[in-house]
Amino acid sequence: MARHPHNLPTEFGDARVPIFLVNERMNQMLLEHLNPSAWRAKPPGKVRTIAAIFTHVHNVRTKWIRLTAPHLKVPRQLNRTRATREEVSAGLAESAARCVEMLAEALGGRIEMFRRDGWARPWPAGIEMLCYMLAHEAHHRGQVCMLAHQLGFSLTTEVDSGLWSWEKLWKESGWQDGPGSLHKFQEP
Ligand code: NI
Repeated sequence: MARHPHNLPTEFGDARVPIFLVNERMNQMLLEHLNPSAWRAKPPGKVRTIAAIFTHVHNVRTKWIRLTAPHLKVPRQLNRTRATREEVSAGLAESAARCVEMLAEALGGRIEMFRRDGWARPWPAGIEMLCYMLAHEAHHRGQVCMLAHQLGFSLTTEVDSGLWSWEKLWKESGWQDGPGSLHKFQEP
């Protein structure tokens, strides 16, 4: 039986929200370590460039916010063929902060429904919303890693292992004690 977030203790509901910041730290780490030549390199076949994939991740966030939390300031969309890596990095940082605000309202019971797309059936806002958002971004990080490799710009093992160094990622995102310490979150 589904439990509505209204039934969860408030402090627990809110503590899950900053997990999205760990996810964002992974995006930024990938961006930082990507070979600059890989940004616009044309992959074989009808495949999006790495620039287009990262731009898409940002633009999809702006859609979630526009449809689910229109009262928040919706970040502006970025152009997939023109945006620089620096612009996308800044855009992602802004849209991540806004997603965290949206998630705080959704998991705190102040937003009723998650509208992920204009055509999609809305869901009651709950933990599924956070999982959906994380799954979307992890999927595209996987694409970026594979594309970089195929284009001859393989990421270093530092990044490969960095994406799985959860203790470090969590510390960089505001938790002194790493995973398992959600209740001790502090603003980084
Ligand atoms: Ni996508």
